[in-house]
Amino acid sequence: NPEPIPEPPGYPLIGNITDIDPDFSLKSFIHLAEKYGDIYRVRLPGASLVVTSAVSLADELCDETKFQKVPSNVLLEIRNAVHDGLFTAHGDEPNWGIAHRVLMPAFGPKGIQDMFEEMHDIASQLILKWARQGPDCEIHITDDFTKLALDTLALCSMGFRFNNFYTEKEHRFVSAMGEFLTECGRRSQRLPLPSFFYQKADAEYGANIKILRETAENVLKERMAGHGKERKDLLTAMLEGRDSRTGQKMTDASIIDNLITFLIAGHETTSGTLSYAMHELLRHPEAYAKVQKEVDDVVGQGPVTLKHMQKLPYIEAVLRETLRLDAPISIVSRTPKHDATWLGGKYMVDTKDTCIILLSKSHLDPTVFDEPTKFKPERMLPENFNKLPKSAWKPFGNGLRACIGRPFAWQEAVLAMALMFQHFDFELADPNYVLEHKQTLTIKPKDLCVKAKLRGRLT
Ligand code: MNH
Repeated sequence: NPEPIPEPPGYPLIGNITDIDPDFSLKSFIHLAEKYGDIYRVRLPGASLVVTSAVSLADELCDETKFQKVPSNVLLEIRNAVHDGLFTAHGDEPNWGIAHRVLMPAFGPKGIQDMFEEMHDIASQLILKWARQGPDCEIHITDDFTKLALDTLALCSMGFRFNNFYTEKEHRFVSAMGEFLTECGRRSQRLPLPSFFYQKADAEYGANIKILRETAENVLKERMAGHGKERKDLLTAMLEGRDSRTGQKMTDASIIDNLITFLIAGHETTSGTLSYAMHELLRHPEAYAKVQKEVDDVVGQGPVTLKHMQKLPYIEAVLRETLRLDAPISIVSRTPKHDATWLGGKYMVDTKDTCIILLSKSHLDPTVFDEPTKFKPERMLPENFNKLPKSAWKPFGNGLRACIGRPFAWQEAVLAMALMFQHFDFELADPNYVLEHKQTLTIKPKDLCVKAKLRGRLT
């Protein structure tokens, strides 16, 4: 007989809603884990969440024969704009399979290496901007990393330049996406009032979705008219590729869904990773010095090239350790495929339960990591990283539904780190800064500002 899963006391109808901070639910989940342990249930109107915090439980939820991705609350809202695109598709939607098989080669090593020059183009804009702003300028670093990520994605996926580093006002696509994502967050926590109360918000929401889709559609039409057809980017891959299983091509609607999806899934995550990495290094002078030494030894003063990307293991370890401690997507949800599925040996979950891997906790599992809360990049050097239990480090999700953009993000992040530490000495703008997190679709540091002092000439 199964034992009941521990749960905080709740109220009729609203369940445990008062236990969850609507602006920072992650913190509430962590807090409840500290109180109720490695597995607990919270009930919300229309949902039952089973929250797990141990690597052994993550291991079970990562078994794709038993559990599958079911897009939960915010992802369901994002579906209003991008439907069954890769990020928001249900487990069994055919367009997911077609897009996945068409795009996997484009996200493979060769495809990503071909993007190096364009990634370098955008990263150099960031370096040039900081150099020109001078050593006293307070850089709101997360904003600049978001510009970097958005410009890189748009250029490498579809040959489109937002020019975020050169324009005072964001491109309308960028502001539409920002507003759309914020509203998705709000909608997922809406009280069930008559639609009249949300008329204005809904109208703006619809208008923003229209801007997102029209922009992507125009890019698609241009490409179909032959402009930029020599480009080897993700758009070309989607237009020309055929599904190896069914022989089908992607529909125009599915291409648009996925173009927008790359930008949504890829910008805050990459920006958050770089922001947290910078914060960790500014708090850990020894690790900082090792990063700088690695760049100086491997790259020196000359240009950073594609060949260097394989030769910066310490930087990669810093990024991995950052993603362990501060995963921008810190919750991965799965649902049992069948009712009465055992979990943790003595509990039972069913298809109505959303089972969560709380990475903020499972990444600190003391049975796997010694001194789990300490930032120690050494434990993520290849020889150690490759020995980790298989579900111990999951910042990119799991299995078939893991992040398809991981090699893209990795090359972009390693390149940005190399360029930044080659060119600048960094310090916190406010030495007394205390890390706080801001939660939207992802989590990012709040108001992290640095100063960047040029080390030598600009190369
Ligand atoms: Mn990404 C899925 C994290 C960068 C495109 N991404 C996921 C998931 C995580 C994740 C976690 C799984 C979510 C789930 O199980 O519900 N992603 C990251 C992180 C970074 C990142 C931490 C940067 C660091 N992602 C990117 C980039 C792109 C991208 C860059 C685009 C180029 N991610 C995706 C897509 C999916 C995804 C698309 C959905 C894949 C699928 O389900 O088939």
